[in-house]
Amino acid sequence: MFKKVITVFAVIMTMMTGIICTVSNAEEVNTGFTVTGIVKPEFVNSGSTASSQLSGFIVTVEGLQGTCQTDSTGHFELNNIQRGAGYTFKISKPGFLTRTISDKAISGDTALSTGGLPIDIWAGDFNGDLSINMADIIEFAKGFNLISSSEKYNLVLDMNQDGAINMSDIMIVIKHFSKTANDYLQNITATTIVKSTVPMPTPTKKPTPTVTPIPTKAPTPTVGMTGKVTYTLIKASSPTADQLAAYEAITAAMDKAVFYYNQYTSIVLNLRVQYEPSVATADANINGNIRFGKKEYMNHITAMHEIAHTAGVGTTNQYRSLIVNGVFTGTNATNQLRAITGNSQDVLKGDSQHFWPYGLNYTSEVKSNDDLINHCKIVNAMRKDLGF
Ligand SMILES: [Ca+2]
Ligand SMILES: [Ca+2]
Repeated sequence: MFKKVITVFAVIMTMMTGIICTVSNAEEVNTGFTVTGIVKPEFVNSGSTASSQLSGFIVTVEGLQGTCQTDSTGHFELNNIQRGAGYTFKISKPGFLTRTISDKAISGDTALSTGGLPIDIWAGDFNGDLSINMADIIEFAKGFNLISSSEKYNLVLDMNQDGAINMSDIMIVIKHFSKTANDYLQNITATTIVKSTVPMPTPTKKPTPTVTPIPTKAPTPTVGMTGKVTYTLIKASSPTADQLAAYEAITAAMDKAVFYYNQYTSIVLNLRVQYEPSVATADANINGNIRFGKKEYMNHITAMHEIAHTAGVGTTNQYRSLIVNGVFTGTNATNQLRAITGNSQDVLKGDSQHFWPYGLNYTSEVKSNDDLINHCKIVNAMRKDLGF
């Protein structure tokens, strides 16, 4: 029965022309405008792979909760954007150079682009450091000549999504070699959609009550949660070139990892992060310390795995007591997994330190952003099982 409901829901979602995402700031709800756009890398053709190339770009608005993803046509729609100037929109996807569109005034429903003139975004920033350079080519080389049936095949590197990582993909990447995020055309033409020029009522602020107010239920955001994971990277006072490079890679990894945790969990953590070359891979402690050793582990997937350890996964007695015969038996996490897979028999496998699926124990586990989001959902549910 449950599975049937899921299927019907999936069909309805497929019929919709776009993913509708509500972005909200806490005080003013459902009074704002809609901002739409089409994201399309220039190398996307009309073939069968176009839909996976166009979907999955994450659109966020600086200062607002919630994210939106492009659908299979590259279309996104953000709702509940208040009238205002100086909005900054960010568009990102693993393997692409994040594009920032800043200083946009919103005074009505707005199209940031149209199908005729979509927002271009460049491929090739595999390490997410906002530039396309040799470091990315080195990342790319790790997957070169692999095909989709091989275990180490990384979909992010397969730019034309034809199931093989080869010269045709590198040709796409080198097109914008040596570009940084600042090289994008800064002034994008936004169109205020005429049908909505009827002025929306300006929301009035409630007067501050003089007596203690009865707490009202906070609006539930459609997307986004109340996670607040912060971190401090501990740095040497006179860093070497090696340390500087590590700090840069760790910062990119942690920023992205924290972004997912804050969007898709309600976990609050203050972390201390270190570069420690003597650490073979990366490690973490329930006291909030994370250490990165080798460069290849300075990525957001490993960072998310380590954050899970600081949240109690594999680092608490409560966690270990819930592992019974190789299965994590917590009710919340089990139900969350079944909600993801649609299979009411699924269980989370685990040992004293790790769990799977969605434990992000290997970077190769991640085939799409959904795997990162599902990791967050499971860890969030596990925290409830652990009694946090
Ligand atoms: Ca890069
Ligand atoms: Ca390819």
